[in-house]
Amino acid sequence: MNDCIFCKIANKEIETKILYEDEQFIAFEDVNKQAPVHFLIIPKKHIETLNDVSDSENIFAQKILSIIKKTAGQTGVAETGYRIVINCNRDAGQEVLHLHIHVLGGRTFSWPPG
Ligand code: DGP
Repeated sequence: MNDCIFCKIANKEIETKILYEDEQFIAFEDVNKQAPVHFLIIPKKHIETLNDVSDSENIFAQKILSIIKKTAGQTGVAETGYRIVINCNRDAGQEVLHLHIHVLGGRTFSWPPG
């Protein structure tokens, strides 16, 4: 997926502020922040949407939760609170077709979401 912007970020072809990285995942600041803290966690492997995560990859969920917890602490929103968003496909407004988890914090969020 040479034209995928998030693959390029994962491969360091595009410079961005990285908050976390391991062999499988990378977390970086969202370019269009919707809150004082807004970053994205992505698998380095190109997976288009949550629908495309195979059952054999269910280790994903556990790992991602652990990264969320770690990075929320690192960015200072663990205690004040934060919101996790995964937009999947058109109705949810997914713009980048490379699975990503939004982590937002540093302000109060309303519910229901818009
Ligand atoms: P979504 O609507 O869930 O697909 O959100 C995609 C997010 O990705 C959006 O909040 C903006 C962010 N984004 C798009 N392109 C770039 C980029 O080149 N760099 C960074 N850091 N974030 C990007």
